[in-house]
Amino acid sequence: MEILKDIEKQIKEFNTIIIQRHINPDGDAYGSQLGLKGLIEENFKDKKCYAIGESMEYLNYIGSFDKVEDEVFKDALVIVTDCGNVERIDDQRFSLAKKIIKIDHHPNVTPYGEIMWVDTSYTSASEMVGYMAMQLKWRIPTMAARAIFNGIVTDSGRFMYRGVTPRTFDVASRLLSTGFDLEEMYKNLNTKKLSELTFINYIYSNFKLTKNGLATIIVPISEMNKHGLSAEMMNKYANTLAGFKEIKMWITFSERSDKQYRVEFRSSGTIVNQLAVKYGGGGHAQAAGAIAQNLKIVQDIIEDADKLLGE
Ligand SMILES: [Mn+2]
Repeated sequence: MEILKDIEKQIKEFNTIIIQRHINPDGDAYGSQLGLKGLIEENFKDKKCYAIGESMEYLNYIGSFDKVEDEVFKDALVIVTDCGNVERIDDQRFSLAKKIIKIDHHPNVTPYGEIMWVDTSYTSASEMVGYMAMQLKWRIPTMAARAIFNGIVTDSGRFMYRGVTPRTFDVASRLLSTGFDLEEMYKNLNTKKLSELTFINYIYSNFKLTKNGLATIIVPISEMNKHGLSAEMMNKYANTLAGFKEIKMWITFSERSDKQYRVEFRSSGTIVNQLAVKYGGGGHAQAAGAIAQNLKIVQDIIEDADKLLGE
């Protein structure tokens, strides 16, 4: 693929490469970013490569991030993975860089960067990074493989979503051949804290269901504080109401410290991203997000969603 050669050419041309991704990182953000860093360090040993952004405690088993001074950006190549829009890039200093490359699997709503490799046919940005390594015949270090594999697993719903293709397994197979400990990775991924149990209990006890099959839960900030959670961590719970025959769409509203609500749309078939776009957000067909400014807008969203299911 020509675009992969272009990306490799840029990596060769720069001495400093900074890799970034979206705010409130998830497994795919971690995997695509830290995986790419490991790949560049292994295959281009003369480069200085940094991965920056805030970290999430529950993802620390994947790896950690670097601190970078402002002046490092001016001669650097920045590669942003897994981030559809500019406002959500973690660390807005990306704009100081000499050149920017976007690698992403979300719909290309806000194009940015001199080179864009955007393709929604991949389960994850991690799958893209793994595929790139295979196509360019890069050596794949074990820890990079583990990070990328973890990113594919989390964004594909453990290889369950329709977006999973034979290519996904080709990439996964190549990654696994590096010999990382799959069971150790899954153990880290699946270990929960008891505080999560009490929170899940809260969701099960308090959600509302309409006759059209819309389930909603509005979580006040006081409730999240009680469980040591923040709205930013709620994507982890967005599928708590999945898998019930009577529930066709489920929306989680979680109050943020600025009194706005983070909205997570999920469905078992209904297209939800248009709804998210209507409220200033976006995402995938059956998994999307937005921000609601207040409870009135929360109610508007609930009405719209219920109407959509009734059609
Ligand atoms: Mn992703």
